[in-house]
Amino acid sequence: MSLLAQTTWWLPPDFSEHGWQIDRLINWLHYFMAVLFVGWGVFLAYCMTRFTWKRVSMAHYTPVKAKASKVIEVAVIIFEVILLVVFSMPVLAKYKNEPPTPADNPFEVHVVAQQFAWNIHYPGPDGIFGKRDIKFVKDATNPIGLDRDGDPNAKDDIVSNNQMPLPAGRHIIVKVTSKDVIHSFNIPMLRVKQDAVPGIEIPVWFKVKEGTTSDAIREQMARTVVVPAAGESTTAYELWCRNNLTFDEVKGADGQVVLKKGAEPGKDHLEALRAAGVKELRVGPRDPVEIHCTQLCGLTHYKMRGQVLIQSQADFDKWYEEKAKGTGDFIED
Ligand SMILES: [Cu+2]
Repeated sequence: MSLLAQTTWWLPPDFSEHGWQIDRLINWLHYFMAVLFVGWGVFLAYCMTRFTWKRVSMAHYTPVKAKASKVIEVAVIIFEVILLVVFSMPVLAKYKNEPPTPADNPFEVHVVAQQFAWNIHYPGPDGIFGKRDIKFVKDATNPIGLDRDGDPNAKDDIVSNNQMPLPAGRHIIVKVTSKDVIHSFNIPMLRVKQDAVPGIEIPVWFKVKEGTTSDAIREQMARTVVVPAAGESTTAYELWCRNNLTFDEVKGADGQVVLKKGAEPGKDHLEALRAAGVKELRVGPRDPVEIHCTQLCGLTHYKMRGQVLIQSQADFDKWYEEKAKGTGDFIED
């Protein structure tokens, strides 16, 4: 299936190595449910016309003895067992019982969910997670209660708010927990979903497909936006440009840059774009890979979103070192 088809009405595109197995199960379930839906619909229509009060005035109280219905029921059970045993259980077992080994060189990160944000905890360059304790929690400065003063391992730890940079091409282990209520850590594009439960740390692991970075995904999801002429409605232009970044640099007649590469085009750029004779812009989503909370966890649950930034190992290392230097600083949302 092409990416376009996936992004328009079917599942979001999948950039994980294991995701195709989940998609296969979801697809089979949908085909199967479609058959059942049509079958039951036809049966219902048949009953409504065949057993009207005019044609059948009395109800029968003896069970129906029809061979066809028995055969169909058994077939449905067999198919459901196949879905469960052949497609579902092996995937679940593999991803619950076979974590990446040290030889796979996994990258581990902790996620502490709260109403209504994702706190991402990195161990820092020493690779050891500092201790967390509820007594150190301060919402504004220390949302996960990291023991910065008491535990030397915590000194270089990095805590990020809703931003989750990850190195591409590595096995990733995420240990998920929650500070308050039950949340659900979901990255649809990486087919990752795990409940975040207070008091327990639940691991989940995945690997982003080889060669996939957020930049590459943005490029794949690019679309062309028409620049409206003067007097035309700008609604569509504004909608499509919101939270999108442009791939091209636009220069005016005097050689001045009117729209930077990687900037979000907006209403303010319109006049300059028109003057530069630009009819169309290629844009892609600013944060194509998002974290969603998929457990209704309170009033502003809908706002509980994070951004996964998949970077090359080199870019990630640069970010990591930079952030580790500023111990105690949090990345702004
Ligand atoms: Cu939530």
